[in-house]
Amino acid sequence: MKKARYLVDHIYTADAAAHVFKGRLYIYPSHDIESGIPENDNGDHFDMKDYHVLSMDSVDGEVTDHGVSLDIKDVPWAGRQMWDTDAAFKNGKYYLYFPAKDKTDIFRIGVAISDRPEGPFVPQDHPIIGSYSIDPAVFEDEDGKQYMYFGGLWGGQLQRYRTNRAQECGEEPDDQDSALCAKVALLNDDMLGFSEEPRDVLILDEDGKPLSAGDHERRFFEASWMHKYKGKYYFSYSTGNTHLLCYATGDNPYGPFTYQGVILTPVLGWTTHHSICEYKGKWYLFHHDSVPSGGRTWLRSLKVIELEYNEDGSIKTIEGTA
Ligand code: FUB
Repeated sequence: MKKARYLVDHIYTADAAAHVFKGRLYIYPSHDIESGIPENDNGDHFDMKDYHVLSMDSVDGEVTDHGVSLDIKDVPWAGRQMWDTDAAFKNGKYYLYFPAKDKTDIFRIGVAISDRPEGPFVPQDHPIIGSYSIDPAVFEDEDGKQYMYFGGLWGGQLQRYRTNRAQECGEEPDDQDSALCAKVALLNDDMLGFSEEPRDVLILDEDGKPLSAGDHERRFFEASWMHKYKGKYYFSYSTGNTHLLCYATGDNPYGPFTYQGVILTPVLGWTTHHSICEYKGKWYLFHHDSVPSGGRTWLRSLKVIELEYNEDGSIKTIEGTA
């Protein structure tokens, strides 16, 4: 069995978003810290305050930590908790997308800009209009259009919204009802906002029915990622409380997507989160676990392992212990 490689051990890192910029592999992780906040279902113990960017020119090679690329104290609208980030490139600029709670403790998604992939990034003075919840993932299609996927349940606050509007008392649907969906929106040409109302990323079962809210082994929880392989769109995500990374495929960036299976079985730790990236002709799964911190769920460490496909385009399941 192939073994995953831990990327760095001088800081705790999680939620890797991997991209190839200028021929080099850049990783945009969360930067986990020990802030002493007790563990709870709201995720308050994930109390991150800045981002670092990592880069490497081979998955086995030396990893460069470019230092702090964005600090919460420089984001005028942010209150606390800088969670999973992602980055994109357009017209000579690099864009860092990040969720943080605003001063009223509501998650919003912000954007910061740099001339360089490693930053430092200069934040806009307000979050993206119409943004909410967590875990932005930006996908550039072959026609140059860029889409943001986002959303996360429980501490990620997605259950507080229906049709993009906050609810008086937002809760998850009953088990037999359709599951809540991740969201997707086409980005504006300036990359600073949504050019449309976010739409549902619908995941269907083998009979063409939407997954139900009670289907905890398959329904979307958080950690959206999109990649394209042999012309098909692969939407991958975490099932949260059942700790699986799963995927569903479709024929366009909006879906609907049909559930296909498990990419990664549970890792040590509560969260599981990933990105999938092609580099130098091979595909890789970047993810994290809490092994190096002795199982402390809020102190996670990034790993990378090769991702393989079967002839029919299905992904070979990887063991979380690899
Ligand atoms: O890192 C904080 C949160 O944990 C992320 O936003 C989630 O996806 C989970 O990995």
